[in-house]
Order: sequence, then C-alpha cells, then structure tokens
Amino acid sequence: MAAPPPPQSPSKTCARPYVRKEWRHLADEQRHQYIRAVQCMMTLPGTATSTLSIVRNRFEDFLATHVKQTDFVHFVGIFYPYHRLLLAEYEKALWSCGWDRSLGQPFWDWTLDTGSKEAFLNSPIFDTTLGFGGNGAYIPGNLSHPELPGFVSSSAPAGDDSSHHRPMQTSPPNDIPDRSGGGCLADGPFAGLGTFFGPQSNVEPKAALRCVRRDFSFASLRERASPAQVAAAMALGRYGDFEFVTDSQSYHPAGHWGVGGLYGTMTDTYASPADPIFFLHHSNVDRAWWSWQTRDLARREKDMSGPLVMFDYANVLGGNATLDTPVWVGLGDGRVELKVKDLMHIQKGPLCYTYESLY
Ligand SMILES: [Cu+2]
Repeated sequence: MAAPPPPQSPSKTCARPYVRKEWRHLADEQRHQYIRAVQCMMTLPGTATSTLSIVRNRFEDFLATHVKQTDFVHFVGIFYPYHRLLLAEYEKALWSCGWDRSLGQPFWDWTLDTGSKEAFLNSPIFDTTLGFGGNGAYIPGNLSHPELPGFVSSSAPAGDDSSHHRPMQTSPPNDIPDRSGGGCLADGPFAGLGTFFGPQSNVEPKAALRCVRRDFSFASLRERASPAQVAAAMALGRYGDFEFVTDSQSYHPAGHWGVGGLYGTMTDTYASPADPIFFLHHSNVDRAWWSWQTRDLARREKDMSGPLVMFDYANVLGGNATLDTPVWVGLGDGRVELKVKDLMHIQKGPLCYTYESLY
C-alpha cells in the first residue's frame, strides 16, 4: 500500500514543504502544542492493537512496529530510509492530534548541548515544562548488574549460534563511567510514562507496566555527537561508509546513550521509541543524512548500499540494499510500504518537508 501524499501537496509537486525546527527554536506555545499532540496520541486507540495486544494506544503503534522490525532496520543499509518513513508517519499522527500542519517533527540538535555538562543538563530539550523532562534517579550499577533492563551483555558466551541475530554491538562497548541516573522518568509532561513493551524485543503481556527510564551520560554525547564528529561524518564520500559510521559509531548511538546511559529506555535498541524524545533524536539523525545528501544531491539522492542483514557489512550473509529494496512501517491496518527510492529525497514522491537549517 502506497503512502497517501502529505496533506499540503495534493499534486505530485511539493510547493509548500512543512518545516522541521530545532526544539528550542519553537515558540513556547508551539512546544506546548507538540507535547499535547504526543499526549493525545497516547489517548487514541492504536491501529496495531489487533496485531499485538499489548499496544495500548496510537503512540505505541510506532513503538510496536519499531520493536518488531529492529533486527532488520538497524546496522543495515535501510537504516536511514526506514527511520525517514517512520518519522513521516509519526508526523501524520501528530497532525491528527492537533500539531501545527506547517511544522514537522521537531529535532534535537545534540551539537548544541555538547559544549559542557551544564549546558547538556540544562538543555531546553529536558525542560520540565517546555521539554521532555530530565534524568532518572541515580541507581548504582554496571554492565554485570543483575537489574539490567534486558541488555544483551557483552559477556555473552562466544559462539552462541544466535550471535548473528543478536545486536551485540548495540550495547555500549563498556560500562559508562559518567552515567548519572537509571531511574524512572519522574518529571516533566511525561513523568510516570510506562509501557508493556521491552526490554528489547519482549512483547509478552506482563502484569505491570515498565517505566520509561533515563540515565544521562554526557560523555557519550560529547564524544560521539560533537560538532567535530558531525563534521567528520559530513566529509565521508559514500553512503555505505556514512551509514556504517553514523549508525553504529558516532551521533546515532550518541543520542541514544546520552539520554539512556546504561539503564535508560533510549539505550534499548528495540524499545527506545517508548521515550518520546526518540523522535526528536531521530529527526536530527535524518537531518544529518539530508545535510550529507545535499552536499552532492544529484549523486546522493541515488546512493544506497549497506547490508540487508544486520552488521553484515562484509556481505557474508546477504547482499546490499538498493533503490528497489522495500521499506515498510506499521503493523496490521497501519502498514505503509514504499521502496528506498521513494525515500531518498525529502521533497519528492510521498515526502514534502524541509529543515530550518542543515549541518
Ligand atoms: Cu530505530
């Protein structure tokens, strides 16, 4: 099923792209409106509930499809097109919940918060009124702590025959020395938020909700999402290199680990969209891809590669993604399927948006 065209462009043209802005560049009333739209999604029925009974609402539709698809859409070629489509669908749901139709999914430009730990902790993104709330309470622990929220421990036995399919490298490479939280999200408009999803790919019904957790690690953000790291990514020549470096090494894990640390929901590769801040992080990940694409757009709107199988960058288990590789999101009635080539340009085909600024 093809995605319907965005509401502003009944024709194939994209005369008035909607604008994705940095969170702190939105007016206060717009920030309130965005938060209310996310809260509204949490009150509407989910289209995926008939497929997966633990889906409680429209917001969790996006969590559900991400959890079910994680093994096929990370550390693979379609990482970027998949998340581009996921956000485009999330935007439609926001609009149907009152979000301003001239605006798209706001982004979190992490580079603005890598200057100092104080700047990070005081970032408008974590504001308790006009943002997404702050850190969780501190919980002592390390990678071998028994209360890990379903981590795939890096000490798992070698030779485990599921290792091809387990995202070993998606866990932080070692303990996170400056992790500073770990407890439930306790302040801000989403305080007390929980889900039945997780940890990781677990979708079995449970007796109690699991809270969304935060475990800030400024070092993870600074070391991997600094202006220098972003500039280094922008200098890469081929999509295959750009995808590998940014997906698994630099700013993509930085945003997840900076907020999620060791115990936080954002560090859970599968269930991270349970934290609403996920969508601001990934909007900036997409902005970085578009920033890279527009440096040589004629070539890069056609440049697709990267493995079909997770972490198979040597193509031992499968081939590479191409412009004809299918990309879909949504479970059950909410499913939308396109091809990579439909998602290579943000103002062509089904997409019609722009960023207020680029890297
Ligand atoms: Cu993802």
